[in-house]
Amino acid sequence: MGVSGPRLTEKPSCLPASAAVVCWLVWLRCPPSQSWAVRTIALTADPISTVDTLSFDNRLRIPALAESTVDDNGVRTLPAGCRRRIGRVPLLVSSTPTWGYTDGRYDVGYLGPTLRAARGERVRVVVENRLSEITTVHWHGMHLPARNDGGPHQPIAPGERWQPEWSIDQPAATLWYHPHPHGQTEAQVTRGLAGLFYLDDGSNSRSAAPATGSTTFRSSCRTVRFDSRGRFLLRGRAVTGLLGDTILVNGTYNPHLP
Ligand SMILES: [Cu+2]
Repeated sequence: MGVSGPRLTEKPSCLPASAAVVCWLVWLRCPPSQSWAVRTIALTADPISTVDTLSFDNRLRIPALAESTVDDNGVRTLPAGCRRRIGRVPLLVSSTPTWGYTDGRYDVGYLGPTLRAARGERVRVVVENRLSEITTVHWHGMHLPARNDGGPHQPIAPGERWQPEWSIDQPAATLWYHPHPHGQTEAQVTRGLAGLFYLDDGSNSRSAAPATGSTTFRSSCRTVRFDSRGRFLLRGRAVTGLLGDTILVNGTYNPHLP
């Protein structure tokens, strides 16, 4: 299936969601003699374009907001269990084995619910690793102490629980959370471990929460590649991470707005 998209000319950043952190790590390892230009050429050597190839047949999936509770001390608790999909999620062909985060209610087995908190709040996220391998959960773009960052230095073993807690002290933003285990970040994100994390402050309104029926939609875009059986290819063809040939928006191929 030859799907393509706009020529990607960005330097390694967060744009290819499944490659974001991987891009950054590779960047740090690049020898000083290798220029920005060389790496940019490598990233765009095989451009993709969706122009005139899609019919927008599928209704865009919108991830639900995670349910949260606020205790007597004002701490907002958000769940973000990560699990391997027992069944299979239809993405492009018949089915694709996937991983996802769940709050116990939103459990589609791919990506995860949207977490939401406000500036000034103290939050605790309950992360349960129900995978069969080590993972971490990193809060991309969040201002927080290193002990809560969820980088490779904070592995969560299978069956273990990790409960970072911190105070939100930054402007309103759309962030995302994803695994960051050493050597497995790209593969775990590709399988589906990623979700949005909204931060509110006085400049935006929770009542304007993007949802079906409004004019704004929670969405994240990524490129992936499938093998002939519909399974994700877990390693990329770009030097900076996975650059796929199929674009998914919230896990929806060929999407239209609800
Ligand atoms: Cu990140």
